[in-house]
Amino acid sequence: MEKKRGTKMVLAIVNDHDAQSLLEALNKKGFQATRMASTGGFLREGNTTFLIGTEEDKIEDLLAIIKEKCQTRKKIIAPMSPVANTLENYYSFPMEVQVGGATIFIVDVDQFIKI
Ligand code: 2BA
Repeated sequence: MEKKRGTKMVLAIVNDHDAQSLLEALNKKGFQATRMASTGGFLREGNTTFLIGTEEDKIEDLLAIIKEKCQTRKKIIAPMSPVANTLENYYSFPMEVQVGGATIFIVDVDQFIKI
């Protein structure tokens, strides 16, 4: 079955450290993007959410740019940190979580209107 072509909205949540270089790369490749300051629900730290409206046939290029610019890293959460205190179980030892990379949602756009 042939895949339907259409407009997509890509929501990409990325680490603040990668946001600027990602934005520059998107602009250079002709993608229109909105950058929003956001906060991760788990780490309670700032991250950046990009809204990128594009066509389905450009999604692959877009994902390649995000992958290139958003590297994963490890972060250690100290036992007495505010994050550790929000966890259900008490951790008496440092906990390692993976940060960076990108969390991406791709949704179909019903209508795209500029007035
Ligand atoms: P945070 O919620 O601050 O999560 C940061 C990182 O902490 C996560 O990276 C994950 O590696 C880890 N983590 C999250 N919840 C955890 C838990 N209950 N136990 C242990 N480790 C946990 P990512 O998964 O790459 O997510 C990065 C950011 O993307 C998240 O920041 C959140 O702002 C967003 N995000 C991830 N999944 C989402 C979803 N399903 N819906 C909405 N936003 C999401």
